[in-house]
Amino acid sequence: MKPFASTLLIPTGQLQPHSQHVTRRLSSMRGQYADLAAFERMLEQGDPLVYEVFENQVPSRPGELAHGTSVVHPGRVGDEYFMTKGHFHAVPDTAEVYHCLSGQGFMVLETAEGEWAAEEFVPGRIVYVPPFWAHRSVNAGDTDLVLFFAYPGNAGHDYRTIEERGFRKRLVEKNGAPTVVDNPHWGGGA
Ligand code: S6P
Ligand code: ZN
Repeated sequence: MKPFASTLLIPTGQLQPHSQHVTRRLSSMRGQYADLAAFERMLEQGDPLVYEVFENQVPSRPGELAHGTSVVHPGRVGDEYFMTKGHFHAVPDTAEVYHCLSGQGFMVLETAEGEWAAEEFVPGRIVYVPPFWAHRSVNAGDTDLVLFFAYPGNAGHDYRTIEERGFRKRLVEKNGAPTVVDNPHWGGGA
């Protein structure tokens, strides 16, 4: 690798230049939102863009640091806020750092052993994702949630565990405020 630089535009979260731009629409998250009827109703009216990731890829080696931005758009499916799919790293003993640049929300985390956490994102806040913790970003505000992240180049993504099992906790709006609740579908196909 040679040194390189990119520019992170605030508040949009655009990274210039970037080698990868991932867009995830609601249809790619079937089964992840608890209110299945609200999910289907929303899809009938279109397929909203839930989040985007801009990344500069690096070689898949432990000494490298992949980094980029994620932009979770505001919205809800029923009472549940727009969120990322969430994942464990395929190499599970790899950590990650997130820095919130704009918006507000939460990082929901859990381990295979049953521990969980919900760390708040406000501009300036840094959240550390330790090795072995699955993580998902949730936008609990009404503007884009813009995050910078960095993680080891060899970490990879294990999406299947979350697709099959879901997260133990969900972030919903209750009486006008973001609230952590149990996931009624946890463990049995989200
Ligand atoms: C990668 C890192 C982020 C996420 C991004 C989207 O390890 O955690 O780049 O990929 O926030 O989330 P997800 O769950 O769709 O990969
Ligand atoms: Zn990650």
